[in-house]
Amino acid sequence: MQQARKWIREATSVSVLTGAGISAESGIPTFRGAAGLWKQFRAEQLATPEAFAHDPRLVWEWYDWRRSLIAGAQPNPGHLALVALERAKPRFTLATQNVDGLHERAGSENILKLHGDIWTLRCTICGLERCDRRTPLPELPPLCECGGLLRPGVVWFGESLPNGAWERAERAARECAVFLVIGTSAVVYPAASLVPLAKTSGAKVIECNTEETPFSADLHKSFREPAAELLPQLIA
Ligand code: BJW
Ligand code: ZN
Repeated sequence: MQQARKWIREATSVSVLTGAGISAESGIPTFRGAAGLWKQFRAEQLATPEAFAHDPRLVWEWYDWRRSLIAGAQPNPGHLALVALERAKPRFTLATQNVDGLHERAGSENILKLHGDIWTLRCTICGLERCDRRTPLPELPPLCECGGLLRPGVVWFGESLPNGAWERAERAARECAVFLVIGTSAVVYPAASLVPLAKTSGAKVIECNTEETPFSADLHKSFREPAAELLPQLIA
């Protein structure tokens, strides 16, 4: 812990990758693991463009339910520790796979949303995007003014990540002195590839996860603790 704190304290450039685990203690379910969403629901029936084309209402019911859970949740000390870290560092980038918006609500500013945002709705016909925080939504599936079907503004399996955000995340992983990997199973690509990229580019890579991940053994430090408990200590 002392060594990891020193690396963080001395770094002028820090990049972070977060996943569902950082929001677990805010009461938002993760995807994988014993209590994960994919134990209860099938990813291919809900988080693919094919699933949406087949049954948009079913997919929307699932997103509408998740939006209601997220609306009732609050950022936790893990999110807040990253806000403090951003304020303390001249160069700081936070890439998140989360669509819940809790980093923003905590006060983080420089956020790269690799998998989109659950509060954004995007028209499948005219491409118009808008933020809609109503929960529940008044009609499912929601429709655009042009008559087109609106979809959640998130990245499903088989879809590309938002171009600008992905390029900036890669650059941040390549150029940082310390890379923090927090609450992600690190099995979904290309986001997971940021971890070895940061390491081979020379960063000290520090992981915070309640379970081991495919990268844990290769990192400079891997902590088995909940993010909301570890991050405030690590970053204090
Ligand atoms: C705690 C904790 C606490 C718990 N404190 N820790 C074969 C090989 C390589 C790649 C592929 C492949 N076959 C297909 C692919 C590509 C595919 C992919 O990676 N699949 C793998 C699963 C095999 N990737 C894609 O399709 C991506 N696009 C792409 O590659 O484009 C190029 C392309 C185009 C065309 C064809 C092919 C390729 C897009 C991926 C999009 C992922 N989308 C989702 C849904 C987003 C919207 C939504 O939220 O509904 O993103 S899936 C889901 O997984 C979500 C998450 O962001 C993502 C990652 O999950 P995350 O965040 O890591 O959560 P968990 O639950 O997995 O882990 C939580 C962790 O926290 C655990 O480790 C716990 O231990 C820990 N934890 N409590 C700290 N308190
Ligand atoms: Zn439209």
